[in-house]
Amino acid sequence: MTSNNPQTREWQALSNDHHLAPFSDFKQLKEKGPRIITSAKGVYLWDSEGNKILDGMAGLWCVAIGYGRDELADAASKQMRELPYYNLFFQTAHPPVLELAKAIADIAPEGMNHVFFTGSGSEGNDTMLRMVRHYWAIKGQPNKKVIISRKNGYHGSTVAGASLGGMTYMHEQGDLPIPGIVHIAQPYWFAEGGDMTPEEFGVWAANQLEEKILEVGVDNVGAFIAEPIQGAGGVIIPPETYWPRIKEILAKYDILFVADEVICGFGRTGEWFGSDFYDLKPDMMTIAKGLTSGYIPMGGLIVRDEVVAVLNEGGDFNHGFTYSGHPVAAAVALENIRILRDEKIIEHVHAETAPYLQSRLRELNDHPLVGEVRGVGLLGAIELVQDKATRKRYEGRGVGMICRTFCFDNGLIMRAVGDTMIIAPPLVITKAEIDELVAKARKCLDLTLSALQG
Ligand code: PXG
Repeated sequence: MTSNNPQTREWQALSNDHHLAPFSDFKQLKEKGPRIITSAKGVYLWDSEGNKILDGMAGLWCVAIGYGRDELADAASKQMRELPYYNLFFQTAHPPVLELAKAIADIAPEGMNHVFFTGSGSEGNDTMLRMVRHYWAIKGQPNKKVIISRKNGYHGSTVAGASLGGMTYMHEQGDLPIPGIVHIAQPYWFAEGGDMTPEEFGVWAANQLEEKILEVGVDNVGAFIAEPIQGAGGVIIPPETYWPRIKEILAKYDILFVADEVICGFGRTGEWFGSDFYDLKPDMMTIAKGLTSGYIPMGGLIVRDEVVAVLNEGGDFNHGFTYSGHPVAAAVALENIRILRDEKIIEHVHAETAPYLQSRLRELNDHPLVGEVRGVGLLGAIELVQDKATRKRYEGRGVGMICRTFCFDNGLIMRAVGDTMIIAPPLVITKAEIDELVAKARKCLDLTLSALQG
């Protein structure tokens, strides 16, 4: 991106000279220069060129209550003045973390009343892995170490998080996954369902869990982890038969079930948690992102009472972070949850904006490039294909990236995962803003199709 604005060029030079950006090709970023985002309000971002952009991704799936809420800034400022930091080690605690744990217990599924706080979703999943193994060791079954996860699931970028995740391009760097983590097929009918109906494929994909449990041996399996709806993998909505069959399998074998709620949690599906949406009754839930609407880093692990009862008998859990339950993050999270609750934002998503977004998005099904539109709540995916009937892709053309660039240049952030366009706007998006999002998406699909034909 070459800019005529000297301020933009100055910031881009700082990026080139000093910054290593996450999930980026460092060399390519130097050549192009990053887009500099300078401010935001509601569902809109502004960049250093003065462009106004509709943020169809809520930052990175996190800005639930939208940008620019002074109440969160005020909560942080007040807490920073009163008690900016203290740790939770050595038999100490502070009011914000305790009040937050209670507020989360109040909204979590029944029987999930305890929270271990971390600084991020990845740390939440690292905590999960250690806690699951500790739990089984206390129960006298230390061999139950293996965690079953899914291909193309995303569980973070730490060594354990990336290992739990099923992203092969992450495993390729740094000798992952670590031992004791195995992956099964994902319930991604559009890409992998072949000739099966979605319902048949859902049962087949769920049965992979049982096959893996039997292959590894139930005495060696500690837990199964899954996102209720895979986010970073491409907003993969499992066929209707998937979760019911998984639940049957989980009921049959003595293993823990962990729902990674980092994306689905805090209202994304129109319920507080994806586990509520699918009635999953997990033993643990990883949280982050929407917990603070991304205003400040915080994650955690919500744990079922029966699991806590066992942990209570196990002595020290030798695990924790300097910033576990950070008071400023806790104060911000509390205010964020208060806003979600008092303003009935999730109820509004459920009753109004989710049905509206889902029906408006499906209008794009008539577009020649679109093979499928799917979504739940305020999550949506648009599959880009060469042939609708056979679900055949434009091989090797980078269609998703072409579309993403058109979106950026036309004032819309819509992400590409391969050739799947995905959206997850802030939960406060209005119907008029949804109209704008869908109109811009259609325009960018047209531009992408012309580019492919040109
Ligand atoms: N679990 C899930 C389901 C996530 O989506 C994490 C864990 C890790 O959280 P932290 O806070 O450690 O990043 C995530 C994070 C993408 C993308 O490309 C998604 C995430 C992170 C980075 C990129 O969509 N999700």
